[in-house]
Amino acid sequence: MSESGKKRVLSGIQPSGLLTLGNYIGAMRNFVALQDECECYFTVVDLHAVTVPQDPAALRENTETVAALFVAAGIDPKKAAIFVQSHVSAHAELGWLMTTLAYMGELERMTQFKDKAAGKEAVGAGLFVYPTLMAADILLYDAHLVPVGDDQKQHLELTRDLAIRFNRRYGETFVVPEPYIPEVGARIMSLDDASKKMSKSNPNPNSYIALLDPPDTVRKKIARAKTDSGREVVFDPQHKPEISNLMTIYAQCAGVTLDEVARRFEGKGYGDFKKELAEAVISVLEPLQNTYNQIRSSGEIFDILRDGAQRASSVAEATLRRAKEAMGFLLPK
Ligand code: ATP
Ligand code: LTN
Repeated sequence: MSESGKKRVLSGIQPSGLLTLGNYIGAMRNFVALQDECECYFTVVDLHAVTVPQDPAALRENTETVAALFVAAGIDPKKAAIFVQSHVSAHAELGWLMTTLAYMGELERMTQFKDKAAGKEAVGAGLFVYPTLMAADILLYDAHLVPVGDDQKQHLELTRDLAIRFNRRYGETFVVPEPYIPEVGARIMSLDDASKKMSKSNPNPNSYIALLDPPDTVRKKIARAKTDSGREVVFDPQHKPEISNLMTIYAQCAGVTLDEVARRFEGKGYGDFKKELAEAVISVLEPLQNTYNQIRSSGEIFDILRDGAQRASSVAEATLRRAKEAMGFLLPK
């Protein structure tokens, strides 16, 4: 437990492109929901982003954009620490220690690695050990809860295994964290193919809604979104995956249950539903974009990140020291 007696929370988002509605519904929304009752740390994980090649100028820009989007989405920097992962060097250092603890076999089983490495001739070693850095991110803050989308379940399981292994081998050092995954919206699917998750690294921009898409782009993307045969708006992920995905997005943006969505659109066709869906999405994105523009033009993000890194460092450095001491490193006196 933190000094404040509150549970600790940590989560991270990669600055590897434009954040999508999937990132918002699956993860960021829960960051905001947890900030009052928990002591929260939210980080832009740039060290993770470079596990695949990044253009330097784009990485810098995306890092600032993601940090500003955290604030625009409703994270209050006075409550939660918002920071850039590479500003707190303990992440890279504990990441290495975690790499020495992990087994090749368990890393080989990670489906995100298999997906990202599939078909590539040269695969960076960083991509392979990526989950050990993620474990370090979490364990450094003694996080009890980690709000993430469904795709991160396996990485969280590995983090728990590594924490338990470390504690057994070197004595009680780390808190074993729990995933915090939303019941609805943990896996928003692609607009052009409901068998794939909506992803900011998809080369087809019509497959996702970016948080910074202007209203007309949102309308166009939703109008083009793939739908199943038939015309009824019913939730049936197995037989009607495309419309079920759009219904999930509607439910999350309008703040209603899936049953309510089905009731609202009973007897109406896909066309009417899509029009209202676009407006529901825009009603979430518009205020977020207004705040985002204010933050970017004020330049305040750099102060927020400096303060966030200071708060994060003081917790992270203490945990790192504890871990190094437990492992037998000679600490400087
Ligand atoms: P990429 O899609 O580029 O591989 P990503 O969006 O999965 O990256 P991050 O940006 O680091 O990777 O993800 C941040 C958070 O957003 C994670 O908690 C992840 O689970 C969540 N998330 C990402 N995509 C979705 C989605 N389609 N539905 C729900 N949650 C998602
Ligand atoms: N692996 C995550 C991003 C990530 C993360 C974290 C999430 C890196 N470190 C710590 C939660 C906690 C992803 O690919 N979405």
